Amino acid sequence: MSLVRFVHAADIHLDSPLKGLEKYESAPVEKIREATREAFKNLIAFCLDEQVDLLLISGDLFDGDLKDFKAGLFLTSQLKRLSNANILTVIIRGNHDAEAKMTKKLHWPDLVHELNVKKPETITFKALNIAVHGQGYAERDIYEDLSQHYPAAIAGMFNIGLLHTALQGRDGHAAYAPTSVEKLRAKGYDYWALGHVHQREVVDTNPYIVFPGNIQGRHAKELGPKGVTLVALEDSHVESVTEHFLDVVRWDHCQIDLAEACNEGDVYHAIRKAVSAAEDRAEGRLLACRLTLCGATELHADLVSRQDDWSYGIRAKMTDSDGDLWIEKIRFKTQAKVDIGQLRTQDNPLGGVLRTLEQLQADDAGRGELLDTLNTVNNKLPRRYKQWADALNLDDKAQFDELLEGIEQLIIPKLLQEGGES
Ligand SMILES: [Mn+2]
Repeated sequence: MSLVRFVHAADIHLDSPLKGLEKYESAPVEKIREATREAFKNLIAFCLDEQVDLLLISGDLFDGDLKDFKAGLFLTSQLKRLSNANILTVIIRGNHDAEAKMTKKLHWPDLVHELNVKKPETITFKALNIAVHGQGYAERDIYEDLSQHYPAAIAGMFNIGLLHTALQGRDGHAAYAPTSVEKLRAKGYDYWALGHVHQREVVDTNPYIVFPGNIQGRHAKELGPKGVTLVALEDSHVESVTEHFLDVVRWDHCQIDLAEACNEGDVYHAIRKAVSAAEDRAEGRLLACRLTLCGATELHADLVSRQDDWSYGIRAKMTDSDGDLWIEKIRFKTQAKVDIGQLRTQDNPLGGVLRTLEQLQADDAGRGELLDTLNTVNNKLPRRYKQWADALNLDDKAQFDELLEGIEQLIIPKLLQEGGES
């Protein structure tokens, strides 16, 4: 019986910067900057510990062009450790490290193979009975189905397709190298090692079509455990496909419902409980945690009017945490404990404002006008405020609706106070 094992990784994004990190309160800047490198070291250690035969990396090793050779040297020296241990590596370039974007040429260690970017290339490993087919990105924007030119499966071998693709589209990912499960299946391969989509997804099991996700979350929108897929073959058939976590910084998001909270102590208690659960999930890693306070609560007026005081208080309370914790951001999304429907019917300024806000949700022309006004301000913002993951994007309807809702919840307590009505 022949046993072969390979690791499928993707989207390393080495040295990916967390844009605007300095703006954050008490951020562990160094640790976050180093996270993609540390996770990559974990990947190498994992391959060595598990004594796998082959490592596949399905694109986006680098986040962009290299300023100098430091990241390149780091990468090649790490991969050399695999090469020295007789472990093979096959790499394709993705949109982030497309050949045209990279001005520096890297010298790969002996057992590292980078597949062609001009046309599909097949590399066969006879001792493993494995054939790997793939093509890297020559340019960043690839809108044709690269897989259509991949060769047919080689009979009798275990065929793997390496492809950097968004398939038929995935939220938050550019629609590069589009293709479909049906088209991939038609190639007759045994495993499709995909990259590009940062959220892990086993798209299909017949054959296996897998996005392992990135190995390290890069910001507050890349949540939860991150790692690689380990595939074990027995006589050239898939025996198991398992997920292994390699991240060193864990991004998490706690929704804290304050409906039952009556005082400061209740708020801190609810937050502590949620954060402790997140710390358990992080299993000793640095936890970068976003808190969203929600629910209809008596404390709403106080929370929204004294956000800075509350933020400071929460951060100060959480410093007694046992774990390695960084509260990335605190979002105030609580609601006034009032009957908005009833307030909306009132014949007073508050009722009028609430009715206008409600109408805006459905009134495209009105929204357009408001958007124009907001955009004149938005367009004057420096570019750096628009580049980070959390940047305000007024063209995103969901974000715009959230903004309207936020305005509603912000003015209700103020106007209730002014008018003295309830
Ligand atoms: Mn990509």
